[in-house]
Amino acid sequence: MHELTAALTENQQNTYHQIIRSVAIPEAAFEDFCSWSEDCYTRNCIFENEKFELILLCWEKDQITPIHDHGGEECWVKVINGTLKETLYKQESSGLTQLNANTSEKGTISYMIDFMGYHKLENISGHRAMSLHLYAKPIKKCNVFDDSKKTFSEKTLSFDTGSSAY
Ligand code: CSS
Ligand code: FE2
Repeated sequence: MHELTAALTENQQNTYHQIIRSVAIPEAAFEDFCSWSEDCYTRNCIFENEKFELILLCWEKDQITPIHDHGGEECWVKVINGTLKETLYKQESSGLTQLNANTSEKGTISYMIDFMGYHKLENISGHRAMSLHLYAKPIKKCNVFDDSKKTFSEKTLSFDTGSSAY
């Protein structure tokens, strides 16, 4: 894990995809960072500085995010175990339109940035799942879609475990 955070700290953001793709961290190394909640997937901070944050998301069976953007930042998601479904959306004058959906298995990396639209992620494994999220720069706030009001509202993001290193 230290190698990963050191490589991200020392290198430029345009190399982050390559770094997160090539790093091989045993699943057991993530167990130290896990926490679980029946209410919502948890966000566990592994490392954060002014350039990026590395967060482990722990998903109980069937847990799901709201539809959201990424606060203007870049987002890479690597599945550590389990299967996640990503559904993409775009905003049109008529409202939010669903685009394609992708399924990610262990080792799969997906990428998002606001011009690609919005997405939601869902743990469809049938059991617990873990995913590693790299945000550059750190995302403190994002816009979250309220299904009943059909509008977005700003949400402040927080960690369930781990804390700011700076
Ligand atoms: N952006 C969500 C996870 S999907 S990329 C979050 O950080 O909670
Ligand atoms: Fe996201």
